[in-house]
Amino acid sequence: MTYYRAIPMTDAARPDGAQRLAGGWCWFDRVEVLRRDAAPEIAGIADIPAEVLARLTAPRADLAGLALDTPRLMGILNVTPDSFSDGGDHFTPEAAVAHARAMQAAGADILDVGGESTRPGAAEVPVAEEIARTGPVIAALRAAGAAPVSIDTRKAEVAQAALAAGARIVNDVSALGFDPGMAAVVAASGAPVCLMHAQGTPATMQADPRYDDVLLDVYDYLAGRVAEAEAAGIDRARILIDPGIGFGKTAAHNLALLRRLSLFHALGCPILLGVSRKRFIGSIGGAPAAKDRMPGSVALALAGIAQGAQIVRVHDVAETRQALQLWMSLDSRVEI
Ligand code: HH2
Repeated sequence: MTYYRAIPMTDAARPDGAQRLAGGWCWFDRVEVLRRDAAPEIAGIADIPAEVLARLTAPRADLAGLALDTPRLMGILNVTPDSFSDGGDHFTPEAAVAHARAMQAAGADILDVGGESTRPGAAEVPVAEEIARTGPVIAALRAAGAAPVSIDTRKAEVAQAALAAGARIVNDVSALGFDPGMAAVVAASGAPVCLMHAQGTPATMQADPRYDDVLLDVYDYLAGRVAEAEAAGIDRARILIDPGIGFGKTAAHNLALLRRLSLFHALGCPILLGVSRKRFIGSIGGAPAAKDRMPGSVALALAGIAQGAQIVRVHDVAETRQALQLWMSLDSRVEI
């Protein structure tokens, strides 16, 4: 199989014939052609098969009313006692709602509410407990007219309860693979869904992750999950994809995915990227404590956006928003 990775550019000098990547802020006039059994090659637009070019260039559908021709920030709201970087910080409904509103004021476009930590080694939370943590917070945010909410869960019943309470997006780190009922809930709801790659389960995933070629293995996995979701009645236009940074991956695996993140645009779906405060930022950036990893997280969020990722999932909304404002102000399309 041959894979085509648009080489994303944001330079003001855009040659004739360059194409806009996914209708967004990057352009490309060359692709990196990747194969499992051969060295990468660089090729021009004319060498891209028509159906691949169509997927690389097509503007992505709006997400819960948000246009995706500009980068979007998803603020993380963990209503858990044990999340890896902010466990216990927003565990009461009042604290959670207050933090969500603060993130929105700081520039979050989407609020991602989760009631179960998926950090390495985390134990499963019973369904009733996960619903009790997330449902009231989502209902309160809806009543307050907050930004669109996504529910970060692997479980159909939790997703169902969250959608009933007002969530508009389902974020499933198991890509519909954990709960056999999840695909039907998403299909029937009409809500967009994020399919994320993970190797193994949170309990064991960091034990000894291995890949033949992490970039192409994750791409093939997501292609397969997108096809299965479509077969279950979920339109491709409402599927987001996520390479799952840190989920069954070493630092080297994470970096390989980030360096060539734009490959995933060939799936024709918006890319969601979650790097915020993850362990490899600490190991590379010299920040053992998760709460000290904001600068590295912001750097990688911008690197992902420079590869055309439409949504970045972040803890530090204000800092990421400021960095993004400045980065975007250099885009020749932006009037100041
Ligand atoms: N990462 C985490 C949780 N959910 N969802 C998507 N789509 N992508 C991610 O990278 C992702 C995710 C882990 O981060 P966090 O929520 O901060 O921690 P915890 O799982 O410990 O609650």
